[in-house]
Amino acid sequence: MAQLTRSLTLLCSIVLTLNLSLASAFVAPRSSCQSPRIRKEYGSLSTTEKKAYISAVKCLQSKPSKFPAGMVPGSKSRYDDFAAVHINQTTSIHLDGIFLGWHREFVWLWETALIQECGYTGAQPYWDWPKWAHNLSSSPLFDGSDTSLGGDGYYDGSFDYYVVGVKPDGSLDTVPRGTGGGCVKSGPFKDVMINLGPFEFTLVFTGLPSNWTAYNPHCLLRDLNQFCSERTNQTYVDAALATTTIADFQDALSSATSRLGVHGNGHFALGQSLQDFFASPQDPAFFLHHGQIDRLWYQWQKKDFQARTYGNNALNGTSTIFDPPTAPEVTFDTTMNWGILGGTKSLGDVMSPTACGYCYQYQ
Ligand SMILES: [Cu+2]
Repeated sequence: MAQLTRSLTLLCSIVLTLNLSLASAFVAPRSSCQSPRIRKEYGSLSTTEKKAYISAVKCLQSKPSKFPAGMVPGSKSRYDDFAAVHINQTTSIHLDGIFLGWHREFVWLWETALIQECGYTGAQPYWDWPKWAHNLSSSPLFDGSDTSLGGDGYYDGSFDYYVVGVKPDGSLDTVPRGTGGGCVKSGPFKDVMINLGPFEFTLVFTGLPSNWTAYNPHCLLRDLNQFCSERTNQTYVDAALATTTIADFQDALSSATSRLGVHGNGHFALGQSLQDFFASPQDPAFFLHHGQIDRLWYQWQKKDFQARTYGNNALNGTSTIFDPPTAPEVTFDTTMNWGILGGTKSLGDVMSPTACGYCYQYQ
């Protein structure tokens, strides 16, 4: 029994402390989720629902930061707090074994802040990329209307392409630029200033500069990019969902060897602010993009739920970017934190949307 109790502790530390009867269950923690938050595709929301989401986001932009005074001078609001935490942990939480779990909790904390701090009564909507992959600017998310998250940026002709990696022959791997490149020119986030960064991707190799917390107000940039958007279409999504190992699923989402993956191409489909590997949560589309990532993870898990959620096909990688061979493999015991946004959780705590304090579903 001691061994059984220990396993359960690893898998769902929070629930175990609340519900000792769990000791009679094994592996999958009992769900106490009765009324899940229903996360919907953004285009399916009514006008009223879209406006409610947008005003809740603006509400977080108007609430003061919770960082102790002087700790992160560039974090002026609760909205900025999410970006600051993400920036600080970027080289632990991407391209590795905690990427999916860390971002699941990150989106949950964001959704919870909208609800608890801004009176939002909906759930976190998601961006279903394939619906508009062939024509991103017609998406209700990015058409620039007053129910969108803002449209394209003003045209900036000072560059031609983005570097996305290095090819095996040593030459730069690039993608073409999009149709904007400047400040968002229409919609509810037209005049929003973002306060942290920008950061070069190469900082993943050298570490953040000590002044990463600096206040540097600049506009939200967009560069709607049809080339990258096409790489998030249904064919790519289906290919990701058809993978049979967690390693291959992770690779289809994000790996450099799959040309950014659907996750990376979603970031590059919107332009510079969402492309910023460190500061991307400053584009409000971030949380809808990662809602979709989380939705796909859950869809993939449900194809073989036990093995892919609590079994031997659930985890792969380390807690360090690029999974260097010297870093230890993650386990359900591996702990993560979200700085001032939340507490500490283990990977076992974040494996299911209906366990260990989570209660949401995707429609
Ligand atoms: Cu991230």
